[in-house]
Amino acid sequence: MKRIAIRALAPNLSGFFVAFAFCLPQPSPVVAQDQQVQVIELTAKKYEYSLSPVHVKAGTKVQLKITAVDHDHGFKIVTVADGSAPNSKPGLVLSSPQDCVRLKKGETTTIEFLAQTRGTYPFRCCHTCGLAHRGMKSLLVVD
Ligand SMILES: [Cu+2]
Repeated sequence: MKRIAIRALAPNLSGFFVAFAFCLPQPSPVVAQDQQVQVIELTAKKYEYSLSPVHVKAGTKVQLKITAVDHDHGFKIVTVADGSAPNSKPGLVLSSPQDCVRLKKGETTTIEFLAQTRGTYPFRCCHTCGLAHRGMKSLLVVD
């Protein structure tokens, strides 16, 4: 008789603990850490990025590993999707936000962000690298 009583109680108890865990305050970055990380490797050289566009999945954390092969370059991305309403929230959340990420020649630089909102995000070189520097652009598409 006793065993049956315990068995009947066990599911209720686990339900209680699950409910309790959901009630605990969760700092928002934890959500991102639990998600899968998409690693994408590309190169930067005069005057192009090797991928154009770069496709990533919405809701994932992304690591862009960019190797500058021939010269110092830069990486600057628009964090609000193309065509968004004015004052829209950024659809890309960079782990360490900075205006222009320097890509040093011969080195691989990792840029990490959360791809929150579907859309197209232009990025470009932000370190003067030569005559056609201004045309060194690509797109990130969050599908
Ligand atoms: Cu450049």
